[in-house]
Amino acid sequence: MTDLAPSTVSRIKQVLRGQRIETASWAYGNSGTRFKVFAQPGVPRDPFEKVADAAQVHRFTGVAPSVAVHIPWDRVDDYGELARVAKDLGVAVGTVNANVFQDDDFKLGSVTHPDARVRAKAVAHLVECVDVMDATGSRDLKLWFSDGTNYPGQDDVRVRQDRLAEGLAVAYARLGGHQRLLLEYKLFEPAFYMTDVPDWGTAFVHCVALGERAAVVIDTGHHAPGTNIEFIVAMLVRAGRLGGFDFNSRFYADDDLMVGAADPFQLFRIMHEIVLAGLVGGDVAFMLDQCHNIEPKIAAVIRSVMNVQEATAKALLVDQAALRAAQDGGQVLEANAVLMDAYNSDVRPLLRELREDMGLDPDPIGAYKRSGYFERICTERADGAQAGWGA
Ligand code: LRH
Ligand code: MN
Repeated sequence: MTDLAPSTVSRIKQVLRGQRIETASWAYGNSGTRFKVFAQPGVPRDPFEKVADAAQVHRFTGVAPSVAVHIPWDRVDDYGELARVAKDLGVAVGTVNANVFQDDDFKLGSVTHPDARVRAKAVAHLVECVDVMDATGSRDLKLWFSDGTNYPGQDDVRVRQDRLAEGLAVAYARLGGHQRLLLEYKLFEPAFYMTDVPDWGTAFVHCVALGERAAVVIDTGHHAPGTNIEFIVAMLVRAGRLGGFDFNSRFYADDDLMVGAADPFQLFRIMHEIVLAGLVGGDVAFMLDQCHNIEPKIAAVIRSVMNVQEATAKALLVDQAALRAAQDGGQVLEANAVLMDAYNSDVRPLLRELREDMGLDPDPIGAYKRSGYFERICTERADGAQAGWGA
């Protein structure tokens, strides 16, 4: 970055220092596919050990100070104690994810189920998650619904939307003044004909109907192949309804691979829209939602945080004035070149410098490996049931 003005380097470092990436408790547990869940040594056995692993990611990256939890996967007797233990370890309990996709009663839907008793059960769980937020001090309730149908005619599309709106309204009304409801959409799976919240438009319509503290979550693995996700980012930013991201990457479907691994250029284009809107350190929740089915989990989460940092640093390198001038001048190639120059820049030296400035080892994964933490947890956690999705 020798050719960058020192003021530019310090501006970029300042923004990167303020970046916050939330990791996912379930990424530290066992996960897999319908074919196999491969257990790994050292996997946490309870939410306290998951939080401890999340603290390692923050220890070595400096930008992952919170961990999202999933209920009931992270159910404990005292959520206040979980938050206190997390705090002592240097992280906070972040977004609370509801789970209305694993109970037998929810086969035909949860808040959209034809049976009012089942709908009430689902809504009660959403409200329970707000109770958890009150205990942990969390701001965001994140809702993803697996609700949908597998065959045309199985149920009425508009009637299900009415049921969904009703259930969401109860959860929204339960929120405290500083709390938000984040609605996540997904094109398909586990439903294979129609999903009740399949796209950003449907999520947006419901959020607008709910109120100011409802916003949309973009899971980067939840779109049809070829979807221009940064366009959706721009539209939701413009409407003031971009609540957050579930970052991961995919080659085919909801693969939940490390963010930036499958398509680093897409991640750059997404972060370019975020930088353009000045939202790197803003109210947007940058979360990881990944599954490390075959690779060492904590190291994979550290790598993922670094991938987001690299994409953000490249987006911060974009010469905004030159870009605007070329765009306004209709200079197609020049405008594209401004963006590609930034994308093709090696930002790793700058990020190493930033980590040293932050008193961190410039090589987070190397430092983690040298810490002996992995070997220690493999010994400490040799017995007992390993945490997982319980699917
Ligand atoms: C659904 C999803 C959702 C979570 C789950 C772990 O595919 O992305 O965000 O609740 O994964
Ligand atoms: Mn997700």
